Order: sequence, then C-alpha cells, then structure tokens
Amino acid sequence: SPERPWWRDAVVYQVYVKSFADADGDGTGDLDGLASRLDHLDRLGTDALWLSPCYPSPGRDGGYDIADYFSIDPLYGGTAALDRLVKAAHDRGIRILLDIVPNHCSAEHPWFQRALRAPAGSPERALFHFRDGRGASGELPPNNWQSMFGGPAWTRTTDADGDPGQWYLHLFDAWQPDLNWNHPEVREHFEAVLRHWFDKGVDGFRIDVAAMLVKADGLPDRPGPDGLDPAANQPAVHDIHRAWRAVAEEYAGDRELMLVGEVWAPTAEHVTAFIRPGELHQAFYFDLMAQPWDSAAFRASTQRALQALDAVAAGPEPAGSLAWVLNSHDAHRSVSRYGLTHAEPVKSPDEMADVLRPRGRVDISLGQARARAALLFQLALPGAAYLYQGEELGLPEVMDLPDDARQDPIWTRSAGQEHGRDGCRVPLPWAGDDPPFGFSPAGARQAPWLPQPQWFASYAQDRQAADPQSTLNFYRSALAARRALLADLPDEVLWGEAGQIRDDVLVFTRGRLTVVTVFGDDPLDLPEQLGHVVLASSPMEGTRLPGNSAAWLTQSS
Ligand code: TEU
Repeated sequence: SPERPWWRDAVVYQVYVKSFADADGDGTGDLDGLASRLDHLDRLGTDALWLSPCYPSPGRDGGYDIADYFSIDPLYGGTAALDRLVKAAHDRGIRILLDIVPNHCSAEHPWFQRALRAPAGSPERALFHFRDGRGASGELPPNNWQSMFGGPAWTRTTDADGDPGQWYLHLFDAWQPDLNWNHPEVREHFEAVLRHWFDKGVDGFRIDVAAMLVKADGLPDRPGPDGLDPAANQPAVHDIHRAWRAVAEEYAGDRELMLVGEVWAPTAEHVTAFIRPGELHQAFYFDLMAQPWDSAAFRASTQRALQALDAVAAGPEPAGSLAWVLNSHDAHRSVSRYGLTHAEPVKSPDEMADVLRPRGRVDISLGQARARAALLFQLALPGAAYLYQGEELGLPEVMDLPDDARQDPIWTRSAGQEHGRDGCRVPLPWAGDDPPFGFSPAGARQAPWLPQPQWFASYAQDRQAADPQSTLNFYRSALAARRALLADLPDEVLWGEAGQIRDDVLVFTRGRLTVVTVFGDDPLDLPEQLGHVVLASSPMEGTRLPGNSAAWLTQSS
C-alpha cells in the first residue's frame, strides 16, 4: 500500500558479489553464482538484495572505482548475467538493488583519461577538481584534506612535457578521482545511469558516499569555519537527491523503486535530513554499528535515531525510513567486534574508525551469542534491516590473512599500519571440509581471490542448514518471526515500559512485541507480565534468559 511501501521495513541482504558464489571457476564470485544460490536467500527470508558494484572496473577498491556505469563487467558475467539474475530474483519476489558510486569514478574512466591529457583550465578538467598546488612552485597540495583511506586527498599530475602539473582531489584512493557535482554534465550523466538500470528492471540503488558529493565552495581547509567537514553534508547535496527522487518517481505507478543513501553523518539529525519528504527513501544509520556491546550505548544510539526520525516524520508528507545495520563490507564482523574481551577504549563516540577496526582479544563463542542477540534487537526496530552476507552463518572476521593476499587500498595506503577490510570479504563457505568450500565449482581453474581459512569448514552453509541449533537456522527463524509480527506493529518504540529491570538489560515494546536484551553475563528471570517468548537468541532455561542474549515476547491475544 502507499502508506506501507515494501522498502519501509524490508530485510535487505548485501551481496559482495566477488565473494558470494563463483559459477565459472575463476575464483571470483559472479552473478550466475549468485543466481544459483537464490534458494538460500529465499529460504532465509530476504525482500531484496543489494549488490556491491559489478561494473567494469580496474578493481582498485573492490569495484568502487567504476570505469563504465552502463554495463556489467564480464568478470561478473556481463550485462546478460544481470538480466538473468533480475528475472530469477523477481520470479521469487526478491528485488534487486544496484550500488551506484557518484562521488568518484575510476582513474581509467574515459572522462578522467581525457582530463589528464587536457591542459589546466580545460573543459575536460572541469568535470573533476583539478587545482594548482600551494607553495612557491605548487609543490604542496591545494588544501589539508586527508583521504578517507589515509594520506593526502590530492595527487599531483604530470604535464605532457613531463613537468609536475596540477593536483586532483580524491577523498578515497588516488585511483578514485572525485567528480565535480557543480557541473551539469555530471548531473545529467548520473540521471541517465539511473534510468538505464531502472529500464532494465532494477528496483533501486544504494548510493555510495551519498553525503559527500558536494564540497564547500573554494574547497577550504578542514575543519570548516562552523567546525564541520567542508567535504561532506553540504546543504546543496540535498538538491541532487531530490532530483534523483524525481527520476525514481517517473516510474511510480507500476513500480516502487527506492534509493538508499550511504551517509556518514556527524549527528542523527544529519542522517534523517536525507529522508525528508521528496528526498531519499532510506538512509543508513551507522551509529548503532559503531557502538560497543553495552546497554547504555545501544539505548542512547537508538534513541538518538528515533528522536531525529520523529522530527522528520511529523509533517503531512511521508518521510523515508532508516536502514538499521550491524555488518557491512566496510566493518569488522559483529561476531568479532562483540567478542572483544580486552578492547582498547574508544576515544570518542564519533571515532568510528576505532570501533570499525578494533584491536584486542576476541572470544568467538561470546561474540556469536551477542551477535545473535544484537540481531533480535536490530530486527525489532522500526525501519529496514540490512544484513551482510555471511552474518547469517555467524562468520567471524578473518584476522590473519597473509599480508601478500590483502587487497584493500587502506592496507596499501597505510603501509600495513591498518589491516583494512579484507577480513570481512573472504569468499563464503557453502559446503565441504576444504577450500574452496563450494564457493567455486569442483575442478575450478583458480583458488578463491582471498584465501579461506581451514576453520571456515565448521561454518559451511550446508552443515548449518542441517543443524537446528545453527546460526543459519536462528536467522531463518528470526526473519520469519519478524515477517509474521511486523505487519501490524506501530513505529513507536516505548523504552523500559515494563520497568528498568537491571542496568545491563534493555526492554522496549512496539505494540504487542517486547524485546528484552541482556548485555551482561548474568541470566535474567523474565517477568511474566512481559508476555510469552516467541524467540530467544540462546536456549532458555525455563523462564531464564541467559546473559548476552535477547528474547522477543508477545502478549497472547
Ligand atoms: O564507503 C565510504 C566510507 O566512508 C567508508 O569506506 C569508510 O570510510 C571506510 O570503510 C572506513 O573503514 C564507501 C564504500 O562502502 C566503501 O567500500 C568504498 O571503499 C568507499 O565508499 C569508496 O567508494
């Protein structure tokens, strides 16, 4: 219905295509591999799949460096494989979202290649941010911005005569030059990209780095005069989103397309500003993912989001919904984050990097119990829930990849100081006792692009499917219960309605659903008035919910 479009409280499953399933035996996942595993996703109970970028790319950042926005890389099966996937998914009622990367393109994109060959001040260079350097001979970068991956956000070019030339801006790797979103050609190009894929049957997009497209005029040094980042969250970025929303609305009537923004924002209000009426359908709320396993931290983070949401939802026009997320291809897997027993302290709540790249000792079984509990907490919140491939198998982060296997530009740019994000991107184990664990077909020509550890055997999908106590079967039950319960739940969350039981316990209710999460080690006797247990993340001992667990309860009607 128009009041409750499919995406409002969808379960969206993120596929890192390279690492999901390899059909052609080259050690790299592909779209036919994904299509062959739709049973798994159907049985799990996902409404939509978001595919990390699979366009032609030199692969300097796992495909987030796109050389052609209008086709699918032959490495992933080419455009015909996407057509097959869209049809097979739609036949099962599963929607397909692509990833679009508008902040930057690949250095191999024809636009950038032409800009490099053109002189300073040329129209070709105007599509990017080329500037003369500072210092007597332009030897210093134009401003003090650092790349999100470390090191300066500027790289100096070489002129045709071999002399040092202008600098170009890249908020990420040097292979990812930032596009100039003040240029009408850039705007037109991306609206054409949206229409191209919508016309091919794609149901929406996850927008990469959606808050950073517009930079403050004059590219001033960080921080800006207001203390905020001049490279992000500029008011004018919302105009771009409104234009994109209008493109999606051209298809209204027979299709319910949707746009979800990857927004890293300083406050919850900055996040919900992206889902005001007429803007994006959905925005990621990363703040919860950045919290340690702590009841006060979870409660405060969730409340910040819900309060900000109330403010944008108050008007007569419908606002979008939040995308709740605990795992992604950019973060250490939740099992390992929550299993940290001797974590180094987080310096401040907004220092995401400290939490997303934690250091310390990990207790895997404790982390697994907590990650299951966190899932029940996440799935009960009003809005969409995003899952990342492999979390339904309870996979921990692979911490000990051999150095020569690592591919993340964060690893290279930090000269090995940061391990980067490869540890959550290791190809999935599907079956069997040895690599490639069914990721590639028998007799594959090449080994998986990142080596799978031997201990992946105990996480294999087929083994877990046969075990009623497995994490996979827990995820299936949780998604089924959510589907059954959510249809008629109000968006309002009431905290601690049943009384704050203990400091380490969070209780909230949404209509007839109550969620109890125990963050501490001590079990909790569930008070009878909370209702009867529908699902618990660890085996109950009578009415006792073990520590590091969560339960859903309902009032019998
Ligand atoms: O991420 C944007 C982003 O800000 C994060 O990458 C974050 O800074 C980093 O992961 C810290 O750990 C998006 C994509 O999700 C990411 O995979 C890409 O590398 C990045 O954009 C560039 O396209």
